[in-house]
Amino acid sequence: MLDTTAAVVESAAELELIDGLPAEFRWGVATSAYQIEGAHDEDGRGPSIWDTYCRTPGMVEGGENGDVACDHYHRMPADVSLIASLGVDVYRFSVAWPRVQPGGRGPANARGLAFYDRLVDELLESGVDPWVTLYHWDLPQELEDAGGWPARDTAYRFADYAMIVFEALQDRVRTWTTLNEPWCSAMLGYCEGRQAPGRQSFDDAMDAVHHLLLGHGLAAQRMRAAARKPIELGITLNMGTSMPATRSLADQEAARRADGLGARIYLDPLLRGQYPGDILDDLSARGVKLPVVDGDLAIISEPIDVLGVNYYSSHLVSGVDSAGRTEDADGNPVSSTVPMGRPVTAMDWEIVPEGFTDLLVRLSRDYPGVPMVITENGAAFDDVADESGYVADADRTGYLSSHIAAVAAARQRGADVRGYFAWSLLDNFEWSYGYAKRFGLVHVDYETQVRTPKQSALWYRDTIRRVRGG
Ligand code: IFM
Repeated sequence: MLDTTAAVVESAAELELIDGLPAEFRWGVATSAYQIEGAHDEDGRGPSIWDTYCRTPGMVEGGENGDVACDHYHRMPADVSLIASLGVDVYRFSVAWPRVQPGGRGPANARGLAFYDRLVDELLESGVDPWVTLYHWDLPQELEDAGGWPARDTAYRFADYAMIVFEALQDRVRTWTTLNEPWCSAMLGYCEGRQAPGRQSFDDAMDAVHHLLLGHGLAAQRMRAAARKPIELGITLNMGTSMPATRSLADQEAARRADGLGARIYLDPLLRGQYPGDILDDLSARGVKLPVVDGDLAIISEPIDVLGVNYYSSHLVSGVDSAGRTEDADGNPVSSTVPMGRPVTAMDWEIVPEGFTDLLVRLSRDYPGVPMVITENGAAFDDVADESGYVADADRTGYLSSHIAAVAAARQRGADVRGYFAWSLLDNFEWSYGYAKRFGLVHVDYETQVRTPKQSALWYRDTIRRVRGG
């Protein structure tokens, strides 16, 4: 690899913070199955809600899909070598439920499971620890047809699936994440329709919230009981800091609601064994009741060993929308986000590293005793590759530097953060944006599938090496 360290200048303050991270801090890169694997109909894989969604006209930019994606399914050994060349300790990947149980229930599809068996072996042989995420949004389509996450049965099906994977890999995998970003599954998938399965029902989304959490708890309890050696078990939530746009009561209330439905509706049941009272009141004011059955909260609050935090941006929230209304046509209070005037990424997400520090400090204050790992952080930019495929992505490198420094600053303020994963290893299928948005540390030429580490990958590698004192 080229050595471009000298070409990148972090601010002195960032450098000092990053270099203060301890040698045992864990460094990784992350991906998810549907975004990179391809091989959508090989070795017995069944269709997922994303296969269906992508084939629904108008849902994904350019009508693109994950049929081939980064072809990782066929290029896995070379991709593992690439991961190892970055000097990371750990690789976070997700298992595709429809490869393991094509219809979402019943016996394991041995050929699908074998892929992850080989991946884990390959990682371990390369000196990289595997970190498994069991669910990163690719619900088997048959389960959606039976009701999807709004149906209680899906939680039980998820726990059965989790146990198949756990039994197959627990001898070699120590760290397990049940769900990635349940907010996206529930709100984008069932309320806003911006992700699979594309439903638009607030009530369905709230049912999905509870059943996702129940699925997490059922799986966590069973995995814990079946563990033959110590495991590290957790869930990953995507969160930001929601700040009121002004000191007006309407804006403060909007920020409270945004934080409540974005973060506390997951954090409180998981870590305190109860849903937040103010959010239950808000829901009941709109005639919505979470489908909680006696005993569910004890299951959901099964203790976890690590809270995964995915951070991309923070928001100023207003209780007034662009039309000047405080209530929508149904009489529900509105919330809107107000630009802070910060530079944005290619996703139009404002770059707010201090919101990251604030989030981590607040989490450690409000939910003490749970170690955190940053399971995703990164940025899409409009990369320009030269003829060799190399991208001099100073913008992404700057984003990573400022955000890793923000994590280090949070640690100095007492937040128990033990590791950081850059999102993502590769440019990949960015859901409803198709392949238009590139988050990778490594450039992928989708015509040839050639991978070329970007400047940010080399900076990341050199930073890890330096922090470790190597
Ligand atoms: O690509 C996604 C990932 O699948 C989940 N977290 C956010 C990333 C960027 O949008």
